[in-house]
Amino acid sequence: MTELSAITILVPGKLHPRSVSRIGEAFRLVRLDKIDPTLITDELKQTVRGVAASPSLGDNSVSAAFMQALPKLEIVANFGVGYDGVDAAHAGKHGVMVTNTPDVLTEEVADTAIGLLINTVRELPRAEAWLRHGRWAKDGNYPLSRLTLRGRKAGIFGMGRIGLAIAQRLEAFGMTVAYHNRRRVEGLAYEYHETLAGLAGAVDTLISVAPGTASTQKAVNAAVLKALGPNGVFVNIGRGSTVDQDALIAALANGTIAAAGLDVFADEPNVPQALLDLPNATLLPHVGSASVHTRDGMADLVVDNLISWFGEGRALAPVPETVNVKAKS
Ligand code: NAP
Ligand code: 8YV
Repeated sequence: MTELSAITILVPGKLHPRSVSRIGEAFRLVRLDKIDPTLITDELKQTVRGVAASPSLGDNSVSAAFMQALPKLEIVANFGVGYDGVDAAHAGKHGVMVTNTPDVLTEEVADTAIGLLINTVRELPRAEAWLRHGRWAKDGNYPLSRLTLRGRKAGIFGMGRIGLAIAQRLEAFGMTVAYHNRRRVEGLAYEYHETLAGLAGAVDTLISVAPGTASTQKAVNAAVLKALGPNGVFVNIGRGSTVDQDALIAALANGTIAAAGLDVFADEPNVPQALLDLPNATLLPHVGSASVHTRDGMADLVVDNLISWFGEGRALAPVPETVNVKAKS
């Protein structure tokens, strides 16, 4: 097996500094300004065997074209559990391993989801702004929140690792939990719904933590929001692509649902003015996993995947599309 220090790992665009520094210590590190196939030189074509990246969608994705431009590529180590920024189907078909960062962020993201839910229902960011703007002293108490968590029934769209951690927290709050996945989770006692619209109709609090894929694209649409109803609260901690954002803005504006808490958006970091203007929308800049502790854990797992792949011939966290890809001996 080749010494790790002789293996070239390309880091295109920004990546967590801890990943960059550990890759530099273990491998031969090369950097590119951005994830752009036109920037790949002949030297990179001949040498790059691994890519570590924190991609997003469109021009900043690890696309089929980017991977094709690197004929010696064996592995793409993605920073994040969601890997919608990597064309994993293409990778799987062409013998390239893709890894992600599951588990190390599960509890942090579930905590954020609960914080976002409470902020949305009890209007805590608006209450704090009331105090900070001197209105408590000038105008008196902040108005009572229209909504409460008491008596609510939650529906989770995407009952996976993070969905389950959210469900366990909701139970501790005295809330009933139901869910929708494509498949029922074996041995899980929560009420299962075969369709998302069916779930939305059965609950008043819908929490999306589904991945961004072709099958979840705009799944939370006008019909789902209508089914959620006028007392309904929608929280999205998964991916912006799973929601028809225009339909959501309309539903919040015309009272089809009561409120929404969003950590993710259709075209990050751009958030439409119409959403910013809505008093019943609570908005966060994609901070689900954003603590030093958890981002360090993700950064380490990116590098540990590379070390295990090139050192032991196996990835620690292969994504399902590439689970059968074998390391070159
Ligand atoms: P996971 O364990 O793979 O769970 C995903 C769940 O979604 C699975 O239970 C899956 O069940 C379900 N699902 C997938 N496609 C579906 C579809 N078309 N219809 C219905 N259900 C579907 O993943 P995780 O670790 O919990 O992470 C979930 C997602 O959270 C990530 O992919 C990422 O996009 C997002 N995330 C966001 C943040 C943030 O900062 N806001 C942080 C971390 C993760 P079936 O396969 O049975 O359908
Ligand atoms: C990160 C995430 O913010 O893991 C994910 O899927 O959405 C977040 O933890 C993101 O991946 C880093 O850019």
